[in-house]
Amino acid sequence: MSTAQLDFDEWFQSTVAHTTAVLDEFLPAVDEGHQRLHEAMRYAVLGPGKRVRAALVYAAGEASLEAGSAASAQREGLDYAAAAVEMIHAYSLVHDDLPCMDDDDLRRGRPTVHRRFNEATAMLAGDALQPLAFELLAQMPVAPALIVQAVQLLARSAGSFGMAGGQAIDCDSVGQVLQSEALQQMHRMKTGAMLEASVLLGGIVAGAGSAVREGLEAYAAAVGLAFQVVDDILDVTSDTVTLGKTVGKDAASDKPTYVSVMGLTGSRELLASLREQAHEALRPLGPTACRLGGIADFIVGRNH
Ligand code: GRG
Repeated sequence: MSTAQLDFDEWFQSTVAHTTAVLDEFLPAVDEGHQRLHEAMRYAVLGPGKRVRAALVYAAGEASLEAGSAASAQREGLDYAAAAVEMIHAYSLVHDDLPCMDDDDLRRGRPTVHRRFNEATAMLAGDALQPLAFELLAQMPVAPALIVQAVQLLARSAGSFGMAGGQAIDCDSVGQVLQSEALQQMHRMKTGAMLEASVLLGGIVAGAGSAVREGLEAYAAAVGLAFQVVDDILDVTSDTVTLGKTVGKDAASDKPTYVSVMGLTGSRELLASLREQAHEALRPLGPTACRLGGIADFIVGRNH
């Protein structure tokens, strides 16, 4: 189906539905292998997430494909990459919610995985989702050199120089006063790295040239940070039912946030400037980047 004529909301909804179907297909069935483990993996991934990372993969792919090209192998490759980033993301949420980290009971409006199953199963579900993500990248029907680039990017972004490293800094930051540069560095790693990887993976799989990659990198850096600024604002302005997770956790656990460091007004000003930077970065890419522009607005305007 061509989605070119859809307005942004329709496109986003159809992308979410498509992503969920792809994830459903790529996840192991409950009746093969270890039943409880597979059930927990499916529960973690198929819960009602926003699928922003998958949407970034598809939108960056769209912006990178030659205009009008059918490129069916690349389009199929985007399914694998989108599923891979959502699986890494789901694993990170499962582990983040564990008693040894944030100790949370609610995620995506439902009991967290360790609450619904048990702690060992939650650990193992996260552990199993990680390699599955890389197995999917290895199966992409694109040139082997692009697969290698994609694997390297995802590994780096999820590892100790990216998400896991950012989480380690976050764990250490309880009760600390962080300067805004240190806070930014932590968030670039913890939250930004995986959002940036989603954008860049879309570009890699769709064969983006260096000029397009440059635009995607600048866009990704801006939205990666914007996402976290919104998260910090929502933690103090929203409620648990709307967010589907416990609000006020950061203040309760004495963690530094954009709001605690620069206040609500300062955080909103930063957000407006990041949104502008994201759109600016897309300008040279032309109309095929319109979905990326829509996602930047969605991220800035989201209420959950
Ligand atoms: C355990 C290695 C490891 C890392 C955890 C992702 C993460 C790092 C922690 C989650 C804590 C948190 C709430 C971070 C703020 C930004 C964020 C990642 C929010 C959740 O992402 P959404 O809103 O979630 O895209 P959905 O449920 O919509 O997919």
